[in-house]
Amino acid sequence: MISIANLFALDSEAVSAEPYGCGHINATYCVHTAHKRYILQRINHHVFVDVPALMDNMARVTAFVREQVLARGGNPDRECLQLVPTKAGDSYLAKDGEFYRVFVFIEQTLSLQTVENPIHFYYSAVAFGRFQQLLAQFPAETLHEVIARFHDTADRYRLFEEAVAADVCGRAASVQEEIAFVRERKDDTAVLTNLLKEGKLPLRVTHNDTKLNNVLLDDQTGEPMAVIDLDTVMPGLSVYDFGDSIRFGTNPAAEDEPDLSKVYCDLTLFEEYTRGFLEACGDALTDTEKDYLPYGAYMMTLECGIRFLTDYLSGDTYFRIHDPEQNLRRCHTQFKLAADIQNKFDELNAIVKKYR
Ligand code: ADP
Ligand code: GN1
Ligand code: MG
Repeated sequence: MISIANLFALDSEAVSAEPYGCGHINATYCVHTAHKRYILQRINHHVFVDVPALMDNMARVTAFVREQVLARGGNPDRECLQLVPTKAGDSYLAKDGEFYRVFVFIEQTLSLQTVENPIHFYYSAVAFGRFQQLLAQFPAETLHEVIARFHDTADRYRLFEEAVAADVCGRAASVQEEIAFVRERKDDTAVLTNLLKEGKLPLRVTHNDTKLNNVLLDDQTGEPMAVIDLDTVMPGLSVYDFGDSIRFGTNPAAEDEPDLSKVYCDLTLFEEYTRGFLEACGDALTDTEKDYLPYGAYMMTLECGIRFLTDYLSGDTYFRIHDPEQNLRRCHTQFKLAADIQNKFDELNAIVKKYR
């Protein structure tokens, strides 16, 4: 990785590179030179099959966000992800069938795996809401759809049934309860995409992977700095971005927590996120979008659980795992959380009503 890093236009020679972060998709390394740190990533080209298209999105979105931050008097070095070109001047490196890119390391920031202090969650909501605002004038139709039907939950359901039928690992018999949980909710999976088709929810430029660890917070004040992990920035629904944050951040337990009694949607955290998100992008959202925020949280959680279960049935080919049962544990937490969100719809709607 050190020799790969040295093919990029760093400030000086790279001297070390070690694995970094907790992403499930790309392989991330922290690279040191004598004076600076960088993030080096090997892009997962099984997930992102068209890397040139992905990097074209990334280069244009980061340049656009940078201009917007400058225009608003912000500090682009802390508030924007910044690509470092290769020595040949390209935004990424293709070498021996793999693809790499480098970012400037944004120092003095936190990337949290769970909410340690509710204010951090509020600030992450402000970051993602602000991100929507910064990209409001970006020509959405010029973005490549890097993963087709990424949050089309009905399509995820179809892929799930295919994986159950194929049962390539012989695991289906042992997950009958989980399969039944999904099947009971089949009709729900088309609700949001139908609203889009009917023109009741607008298509927007969205981040599509608004996990808490995809925003960097100032390590002193907790205030939002950069939104990162821009691989999945594509046209999408605002309720997906809201929902995915709720899925990841309101659950006090880890995504693969084995003790399901620790997994639930914390209402205080839901309120903090709703407050931040509506403050940051409230006026830009339609009434129907606001109505469906809790449903978006339910759907992103159900969808994520379906994806983990599908991957478990398919032999763990998509999400990085550290042990053979990890995708199943991840599925269990998501189903527990999805059911909890469903049970709490009245309370969640009341919170949205308070801040809308
Ligand atoms: P993945 O798609 O695999 O989740 P990310 O792009 O989210 O990869 O990067 C993984 C982790 O690396 C992040 O959660 C964050 O902790 C860290 N990271 C990524 N980019 C930067 C950056 N520019 N500065 C500091 N930390 C970063
Ligand atoms: C993946 O890249 P990362 O780890 O931030 C996944 C998301 C899932 C998430 C579940 C491109 O996100 O869609 O919600 O894992 N990213 C992709 O933790 O599939
Ligand atoms: Mg990430």
